[in-house]
Amino acid sequence: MTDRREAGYTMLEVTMVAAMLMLLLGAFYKSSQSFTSSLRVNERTSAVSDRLDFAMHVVEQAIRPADAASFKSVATDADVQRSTLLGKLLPILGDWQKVALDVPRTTLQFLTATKTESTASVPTTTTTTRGLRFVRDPGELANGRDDNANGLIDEGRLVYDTGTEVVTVLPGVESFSMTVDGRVVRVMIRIGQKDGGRVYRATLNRSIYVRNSSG
Ligand SMILES: [Ca+2]
Ligand SMILES: [Ca+2]
Repeated sequence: MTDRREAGYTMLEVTMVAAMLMLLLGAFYKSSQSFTSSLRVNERTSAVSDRLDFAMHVVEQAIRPADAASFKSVATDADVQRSTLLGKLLPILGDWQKVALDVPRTTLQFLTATKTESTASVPTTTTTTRGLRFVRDPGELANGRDDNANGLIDEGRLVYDTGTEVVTVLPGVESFSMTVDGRVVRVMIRIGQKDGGRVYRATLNRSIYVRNSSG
């Protein structure tokens, strides 16, 4: 009789311990899921920041050797309106014109002087016209909305014309501007990347000092 009671009591204990174990396992599973999820978010956020850092580095390398007196940007509606107000000669829409200071631009063209060694080992200077511009993706308009339903807003790509080829530096750019202020160009880039139903975003601002200024 004692043996049966002990055996029953043991079964009850086993059931209770099993139930507690299930609860503990459930809690552990939930917390490990949450940990994995936050780890994934950190990884994605870090990957987006790395892409942005790399693109900003390319932009810096492109702009730093530019001649500050050579900065031009594509004339926009705002330029035409500003020239009208100031009684200046009206720029032609879409044409490259001398950049107005302190006005954020999505296009910038500049001359870069590069020294190269000739066959006689005498350095010669070559001047190259280079440019950076933002090209909005097809199906997107600058209206603060996601027109092509890919999670990103008003997005496009950052394009670099090296003088010999045109390359895409960064896709998924939601906002991009370059503001010339004397020998400083202030660059702002914001990107987004959709991954697993979530959009990861990062923004970077940098002031780039132009070395070769003749202005
Ligand atoms: Ca979009
Ligand atoms: Ca849009």
